[in-house]
Amino acid sequence: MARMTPSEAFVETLAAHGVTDVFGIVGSAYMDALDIFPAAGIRFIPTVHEQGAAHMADGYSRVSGRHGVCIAQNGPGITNFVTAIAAAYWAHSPVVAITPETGSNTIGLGGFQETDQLPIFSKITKYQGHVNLPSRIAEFTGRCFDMALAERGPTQLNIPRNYFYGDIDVDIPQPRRVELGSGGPNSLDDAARLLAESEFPVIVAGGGLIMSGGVDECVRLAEYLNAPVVNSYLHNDSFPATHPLWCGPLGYQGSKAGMKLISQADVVLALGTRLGPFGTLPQHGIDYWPKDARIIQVDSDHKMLGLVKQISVAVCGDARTASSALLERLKARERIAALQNKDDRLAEIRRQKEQWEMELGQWAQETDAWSSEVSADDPAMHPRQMLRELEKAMPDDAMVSTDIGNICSVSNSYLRFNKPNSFFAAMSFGNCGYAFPTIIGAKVAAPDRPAVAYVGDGAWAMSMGEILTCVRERIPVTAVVFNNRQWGAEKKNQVDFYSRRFVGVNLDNPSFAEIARAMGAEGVTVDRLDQVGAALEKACTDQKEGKTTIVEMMCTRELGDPFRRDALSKPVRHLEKYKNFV
Ligand SMILES: Cc1ncc(C[n+]2csc(CCOP(=O)(O)OP(=O)(O)O)c2C)c(N)n1
Ligand SMILES: [Mg+2]
Repeated sequence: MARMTPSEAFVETLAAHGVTDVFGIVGSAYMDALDIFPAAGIRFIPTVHEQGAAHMADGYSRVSGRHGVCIAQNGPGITNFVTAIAAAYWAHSPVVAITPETGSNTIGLGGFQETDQLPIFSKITKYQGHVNLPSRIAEFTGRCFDMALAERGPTQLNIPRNYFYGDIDVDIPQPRRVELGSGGPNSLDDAARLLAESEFPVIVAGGGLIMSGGVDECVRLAEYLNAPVVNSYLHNDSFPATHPLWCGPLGYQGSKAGMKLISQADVVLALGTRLGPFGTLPQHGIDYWPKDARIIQVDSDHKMLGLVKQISVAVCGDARTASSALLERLKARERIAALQNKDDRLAEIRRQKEQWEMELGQWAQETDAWSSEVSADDPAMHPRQMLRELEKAMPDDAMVSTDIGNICSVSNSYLRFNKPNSFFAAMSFGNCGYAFPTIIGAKVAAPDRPAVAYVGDGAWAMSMGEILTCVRERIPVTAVVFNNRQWGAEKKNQVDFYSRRFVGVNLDNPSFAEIARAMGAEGVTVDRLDQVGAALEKACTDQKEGKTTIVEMMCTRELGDPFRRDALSKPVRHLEKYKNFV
């Protein structure tokens, strides 16, 4: 044991766990520890808003597989974390939120910047470590790091601010890494038997597959079975898009090819996905989920097994090693039914993919009545055409984050990746304002990769303050802002369900390119399709020179399919004064 202060023990534990970057806003609560960050080799990245800091920690962890770390002032600094930690929870990101709190010497007296910080995060963290004694600060710090990785989600390290001071005797804990197995041998046998007997197996590649580092193993398994592979919703980077067996993402604005193929499955192998309810809803008018198929679900978290869909076989294991274990078992079998009819199935895969590509290529604009009306005399770009141009110009190796909104959702069909850890959508928490700070964090972790955020104009105004972080800290990224002068995704509901009675959905924007320039970044306005690709390419190239660019895309007000057709219904009014509001 060595004698040190709790601040030193805390910082030494961060360093022992490989922390090199921490996002946050400075505060007196932890200044004694912050003071020695540089000496411990830790870069503190000051942000504009604590929500931005926590999203950055999320993006950092999503691209690197390492912890993302954020810290802030007790009270308001910490409550500013909440939305971003909830987002990280649903993205399964190992973020450690360090939350200094009111000193134990005055807690409960209603002092300055006091709020009960543990209940607030209790439902959006996998573990909460509360330092109840200064001498235990290193122990709790280490445990928060271990738990975040093992449980795949944010943890909270709550430290009464007076506990950074004093003298303690302490051992610095080393990281504990837990190796996951492939699952129980009986369940793997059952799964292999089902797969061997299947005439039309389809694999759903989920986020857990990416996190396990198992995309290559999944490719080998799919190739052995000649099985089509679909990405689970918003995990378009879970299988290489150039592979002949890749059939695109399920879910909102996903791939019709993938949907039509999975609808024919007799066995579905779900690798690292809980098959979330939103990600398997009918789309494009296709109710594609194969209700009679037998489902094998592989997940390292037993609580996800059979949670959403009824399953036939539950494998509690790591998606990577389970894929290998299944392949071994299949190779040992005499007969694989899917090998008998593989030529027919491969032809069907090609046919469905060609059809969908052709449809996408010709899908120039939305054709519903509202979209046709508003785009008729508008010289601005049709979103789909613009997204296609962006797709063509997207550099290899790019990291892309997407926000929540109509155009961002439509982009799902136009985002293809050949490498895992490339796509960072706002996941199930679905908060506007996610994409921009998240890509900033990703860029810190992977400075050599082009970093691109797709953001609607409404969500942009929420998050654009972080341009200052990019400029000040020289973290060069590209934000592509879809300026359609509206909160489009919500407006779509008022078009479809509320007879175009628009409340709170129209935006009157200043020039976002000009704002960007005033903030010290580059700003470009694009209103012609033939400028889209070049603008993206230049912005990405300029990242090498340290430049952040905001590319403002002027889009028509047309709107793609609504987000939650399942969740809305035509209004019913009983009171006389509201009788016209139907
Ligand atoms: C923090 C937050 N507030 C509100 C919403 C509800 N919401 C979902 S989509 C959306 C509209 C997004 O508009 P914009 O960013 O302009 O993109 P567009 O839909 O126009 O493409 C809103 C307000 C949300 N998801 N998150
Ligand atoms: Mg908009």
